[in-house]
Amino acid sequence: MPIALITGTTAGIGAATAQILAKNGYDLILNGRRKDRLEEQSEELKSQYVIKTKVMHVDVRDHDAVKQFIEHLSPDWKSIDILVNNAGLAAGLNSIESGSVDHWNRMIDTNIKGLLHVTKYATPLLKNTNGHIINIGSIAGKEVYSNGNVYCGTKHMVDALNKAMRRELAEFGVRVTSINPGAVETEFSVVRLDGDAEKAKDVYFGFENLVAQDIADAIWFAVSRPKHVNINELIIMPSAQPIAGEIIRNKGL
Ligand code: NDP
Ligand code: 8X3
Repeated sequence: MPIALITGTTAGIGAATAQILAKNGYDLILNGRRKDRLEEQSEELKSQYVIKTKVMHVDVRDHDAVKQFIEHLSPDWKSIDILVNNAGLAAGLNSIESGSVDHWNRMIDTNIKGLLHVTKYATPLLKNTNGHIINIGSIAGKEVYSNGNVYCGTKHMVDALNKAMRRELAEFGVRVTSINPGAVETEFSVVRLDGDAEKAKDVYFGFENLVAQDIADAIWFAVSRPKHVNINELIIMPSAQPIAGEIIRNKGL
């Protein structure tokens, strides 16, 4: 059975990706910080599909924990075919002068350093399988919007790392793809707005936002292409969001 390691599977895009890969016969390494959710998800997927799962209860910001976990995988779990670098977040929506240093550190440490930690230790395994790395970027890594400064910066870095990985890994038969969504309704805005679920609902008011399944479908499209085809990158937006930071509301879109 092929194996996929997906970071951030306890919610949103990562959870939908776990579902679609399980449905297509992948054994899964499931990651996140919320242990109860990981264990519940692991049991649920095993009851739905004939697959094996492994819980990676690791904060991707913790370099030593990521290294330990991946290096100590048993040989049967080391044959990783797909890495989905999905764990990430936005924290706050503020100008630079009013921004919180704690928010900045969380975004930089998770979106950039966390992705690097996992990729560093998973890459030797992916070289053995001629595997595939999917990096979840964002429209915020292609454009910028007011008060998105540091989040946009971290996703621009993901965009650059995606290109760097592709250059470094093509000769080893490892494909590298970035998927760059616009507004997807997940726990993303609740996290960004420090847990304010009511305010988060307003983000998705008056238009049809993307859902996690839309992005999981795109991931499956990329990974299911024949080996000679690499989808370098995809930008996927709600029809009502023509560019980053601008949404057409209340027009039936
Ligand atoms: P959610 O908040 O719904 O899910 C985020 C996931 O990441 C959770 O499973 C969370 O799990 C995990 N996670 C966060 N921090 C860490 C960490 N330090 N270590 C391990 N896991 C972590 O958001 P989305 O599904 O929307 O976001 C997924 C990715 O998609 C992110 O990279 C985001 O930037 C990107 N994206 C999202 C868009 C959107 O509009 N929703 C649009 C464009 C890109 P736990 O809390 O259990 O650790
Ligand atoms: C999240 C999408 O448009 O809120 O990465 O920046 S957006």
